[in-house]
Amino acid sequence: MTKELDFDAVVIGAGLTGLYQTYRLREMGYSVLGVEGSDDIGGVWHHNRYPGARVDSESEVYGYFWNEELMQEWNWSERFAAQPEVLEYIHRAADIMDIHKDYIFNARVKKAVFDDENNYWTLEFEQQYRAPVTARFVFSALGPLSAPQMPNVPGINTFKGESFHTANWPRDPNGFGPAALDFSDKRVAVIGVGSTGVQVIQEMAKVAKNLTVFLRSPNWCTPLGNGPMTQERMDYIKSNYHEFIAKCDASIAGYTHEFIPKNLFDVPKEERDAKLEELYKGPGFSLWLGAYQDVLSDPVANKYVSEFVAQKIRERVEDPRTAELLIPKDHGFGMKRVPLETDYYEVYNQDNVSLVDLNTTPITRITPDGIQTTDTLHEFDVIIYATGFDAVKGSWNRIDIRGTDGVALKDAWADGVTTYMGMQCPGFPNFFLLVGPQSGATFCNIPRCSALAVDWLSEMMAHAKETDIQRIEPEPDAAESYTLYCTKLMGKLLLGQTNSWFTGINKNIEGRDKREVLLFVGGNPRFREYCEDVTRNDYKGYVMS
Ligand code: NA7
Repeated sequence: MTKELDFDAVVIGAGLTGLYQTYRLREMGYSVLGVEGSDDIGGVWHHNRYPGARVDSESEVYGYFWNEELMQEWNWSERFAAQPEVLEYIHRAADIMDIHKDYIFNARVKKAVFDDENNYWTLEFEQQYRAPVTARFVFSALGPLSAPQMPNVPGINTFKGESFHTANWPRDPNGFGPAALDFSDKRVAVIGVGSTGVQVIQEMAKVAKNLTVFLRSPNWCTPLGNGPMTQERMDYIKSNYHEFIAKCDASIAGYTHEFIPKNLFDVPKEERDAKLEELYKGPGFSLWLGAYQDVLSDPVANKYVSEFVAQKIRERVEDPRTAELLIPKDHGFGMKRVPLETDYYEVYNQDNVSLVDLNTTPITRITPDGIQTTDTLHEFDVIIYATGFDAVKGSWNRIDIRGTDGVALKDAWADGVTTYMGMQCPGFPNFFLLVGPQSGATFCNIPRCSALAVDWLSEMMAHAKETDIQRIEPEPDAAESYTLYCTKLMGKLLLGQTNSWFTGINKNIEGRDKREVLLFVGGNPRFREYCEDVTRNDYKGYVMS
């Protein structure tokens, strides 16, 4: 590699994916610098410290499967680990990789420019005291859900109480979790009922004096099935990790749940209802990712399951009007990310909790005293914005990334994203995306599928090292054809027909009102096959020089 460059490679991001990519490159003998905008490692788990934050993946299938030492050493305390424990796990993994030394922190990349003649990137930082860094290759592990998005309502900065976006929650300065805040005498508002909103609402309902939930679009939520992890279960997991790995590798979304290879209406009513009941009570995404194979593609089967879940909501919420407000009408079960919950619906039966239907009375502004809707000023001490992210491409759009001819990635994506394997975009040589748009990890248990991308890219980098390749870029035709493949796969599922972050819609961002294909929904095994096929065929679709 050229001596004049500062590094062979830069990895942007110190979340689970970025840390692993940095480690792999270093172990392969590349000189690599990790850069992280924040002050420490952990990515989303470092930032999302709101009360109630936890994984919706079974603890044992979240994390690094590649590190046998870690898998054997680590004991999870809950079936679905809470945020502080996940962050502690990442820190332990980082120690095993001895990775801190490879990173600089408080180094938020502002601009990345490609030198087309000499094939390298220059990265500039927001922190002006930081000198630009040059590297042949850039690996951007920015996170698909790492650019917090506030709502587009006027007056947000005028509120005189405390307010937090869930992804920027105050931290415990001495620990892995949230700061110890006392809400017992506080009137608290939560805006947003996605998977984050559901988690934070459940917790705030326990501790706040009053909680008001501002609801625009309800979601289909199902029970998480959490509980303590027994030592017996942990021992079983440790001695059967190969089985868990095989199951995750074979499943669509990197979990141990598998779709039932039968259509819903091919099963007698009694049997199918009993099965739905069992799956509803089952852990994690049992009902979403483990029901009959046609539930996410056949509208009639989907309607049947939606009605089943609607009935559960009616049974659990005492006030019929509130129950109806909490039942989605604009999309069927599983067409958006299913939030997992623990006594979430019962929260609405508590005296200290109320619900504001924003479809009847929208928010007009935030005032110094609270939230003004079309009919009332709701007064609060605390406002929690669980309003989500500029998802999937937002983290990339927030950096000025310039490829060949000075074209900005954001502009290249303006009329729709085109990628090759979700890993590279035409016109941006030597710039790799990890868990970006159309990546195999977008509709997947992220650590599972992002490790696949890291491993594959690392193999490619080993090949590049052996053959002294200085420039890697995708052929435009290959990218076009891969993007068409993603579109075709999305077309088979009902989730492509709804407005959500899955389809690139964000009502808080101007111009984000057209559906896009941002996810690869073909599943983990199919993505792996695609990768293997490209390798077998001498990295077809890539131009390497
Ligand atoms: P989501 O799933 O994008 O949810 C955001 C929520 O905030 C959703 O209910 C939105 O309603 C609501 N929202 C956003 N803006 C507004 C305004 N202006 N007014 C009222 N309500 C609003 O984000 P999450 O953080 O919950 O989850 C993201 C992913 O992170 C999740 O899927 C996991 O994979 C981890 P809307 O639906 O737009 O009507």
